[in-house]
Amino acid sequence: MKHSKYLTLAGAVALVVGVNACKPKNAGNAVTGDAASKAYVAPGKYDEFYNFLSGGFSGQMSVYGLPSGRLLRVIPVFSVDPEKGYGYSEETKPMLNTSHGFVPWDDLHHPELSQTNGEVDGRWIFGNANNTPRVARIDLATFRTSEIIELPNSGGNHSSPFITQNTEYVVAGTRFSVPPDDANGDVPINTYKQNFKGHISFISVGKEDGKMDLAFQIECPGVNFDLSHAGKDKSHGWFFFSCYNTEQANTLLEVNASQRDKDFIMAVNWKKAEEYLKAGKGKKQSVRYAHNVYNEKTHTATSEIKTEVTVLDAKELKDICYFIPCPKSPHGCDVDPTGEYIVGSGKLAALIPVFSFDKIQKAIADKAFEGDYEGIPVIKYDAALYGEVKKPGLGPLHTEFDGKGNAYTSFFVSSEVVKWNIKDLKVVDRAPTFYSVGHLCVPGGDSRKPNAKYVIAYNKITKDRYLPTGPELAQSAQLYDISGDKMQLILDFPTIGEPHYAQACAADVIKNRSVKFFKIDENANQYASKGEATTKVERQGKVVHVYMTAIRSHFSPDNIEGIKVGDEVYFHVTNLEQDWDVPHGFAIKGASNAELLIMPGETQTLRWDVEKAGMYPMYCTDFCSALHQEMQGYVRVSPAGSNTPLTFSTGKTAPEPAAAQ
Ligand code: RUQ
Ligand code: CUA
Repeated sequence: MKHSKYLTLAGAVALVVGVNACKPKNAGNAVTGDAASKAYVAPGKYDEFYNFLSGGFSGQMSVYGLPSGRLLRVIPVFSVDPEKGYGYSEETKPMLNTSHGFVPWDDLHHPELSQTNGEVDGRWIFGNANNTPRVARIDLATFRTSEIIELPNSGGNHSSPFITQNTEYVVAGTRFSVPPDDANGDVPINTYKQNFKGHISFISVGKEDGKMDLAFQIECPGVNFDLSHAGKDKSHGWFFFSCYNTEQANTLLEVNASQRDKDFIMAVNWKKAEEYLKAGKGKKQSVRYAHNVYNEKTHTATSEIKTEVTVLDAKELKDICYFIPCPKSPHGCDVDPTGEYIVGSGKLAALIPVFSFDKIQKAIADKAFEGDYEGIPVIKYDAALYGEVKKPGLGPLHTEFDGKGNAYTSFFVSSEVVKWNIKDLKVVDRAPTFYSVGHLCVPGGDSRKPNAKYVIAYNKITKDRYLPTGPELAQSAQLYDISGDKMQLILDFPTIGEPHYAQACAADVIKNRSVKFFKIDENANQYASKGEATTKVERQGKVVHVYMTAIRSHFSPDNIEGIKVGDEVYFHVTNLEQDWDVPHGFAIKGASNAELLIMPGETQTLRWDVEKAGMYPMYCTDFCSALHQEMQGYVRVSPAGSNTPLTFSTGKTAPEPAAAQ
């Protein structure tokens, strides 16, 4: 349980520092003065920023406008979404294929916008599947998931999907260490220390098309990798991962993984790893993982099972990975816009350690190690440390930056955002959150060029903030204006699922590239009908293909007879519209999946397994015109052995015979 776990932590931290975590006072009066006008975006006006929120256990990503907090869209990623037919249409089903078969749900924690030269470029956004390890790429021209790659040798893909400053790689660290996929996993759980390994994955991203490929993995000791971030600018070429459970416990981690005073930040020299890869130092391992790609020309996804990955061994290749001690079960691991400062956040710590990239480099050159951990050198804490932020709050989790020398850290236990100065490590401001903030986001806050107008807190608990809605209450986002010296709370709004990380960027970077419709001439779906004249119904044994079109406000054909019990019918519906925002929907009574929602120029397919004779209405589900309610039709189903001829028509009172079979 997300709440009780951290409440126990609260107790632990309170003991350590002798302070009690308590709910901020005056929760109801937290907003004052001109706050409302700052968040006000007049009807018909655009927001200044897009905010992409992870949906947590909803498996999706949601898009809000800022500063208004208006919900613009929910993008289906790892979970089926009947609203859009995602995961229900034949074209999108392959997106959710894995080496375990069709997996219709996951847990998405971290959205990460693509970057060029360390700046948000607005082309793609990546998301991680925490449960069945996957990384998705969403195309921000269409706001649709265009690619999903599964990760072998992983369990709980939490430390993911973090990117390098030119989106060379999307990086993913496994939360659960597990026996490698080609080893016997059928071993006693208490052989963790001998048999379990932690892999981090480097997924390359095509410069032009964004195509992902699992370039290599690094095998590391069995620990839990939690969060990560890439180096920037001077530290470009490095990656930093927080890890906990260096105790290598396999049960009751709450206690057993909190034994050591310090866990680690793992610094990874990925440029070096690339050299070893080129020099053939990787070993090929046989694995199985799915790679799913959605093609916007065929409007169809394909899924391929891949069978090999190249693995570098961190223990053997001495100079790729280094551990840096970090107090008390580090969670967040954030790099400032200059690339010099690496902030670790121990969930149980009462301070924030800030490490220096220059000092880390010097420590490596001087071999300032305190020994090794499972064959990986451990840099001396003091040799890597820039300094500590003292008494910042309780339970630091995540840090974002404003590019003006300040950092903003979320404190789960003490429910606050704390602003501190990176140079002198002094706290300069603090603001309560309502309540128990997890991640934070400053637009561009993990890039080289943050846009320091707002910080948004994503809260796990909203008790008493909104009208009761039964036993479960919404999580929330809270928007603070940070343009002045003091943070000012100006708005909060409920979110969908549980937001973990979120990212935001200027609307201009994205909005002008937005696709308005798909060109019908370029539709390469094998079942497309590009005009009503080519619509038809074809039977191949028990399989019936209906080539159908939709245009305001009718389907063609809209009368079909001769379908029989036991048939497997595929409705291939092409939306002939060539205008922005004119989708048509398609649904038929008794279908055991969902509707289709077909964008202009696109073809989507609904499978319908016919089980009972009778009359089946079908209709458009999206209110497309004044005569939307007239956009309907009938399918007549006859018993299995009947000889009702297969006929179809539009606008005729007597149907015509189907084409030769
Ligand atoms: S996490 S609330 Cu799943 Cu990124 Cu820290
Ligand atoms: Cu088409 Cu309603």
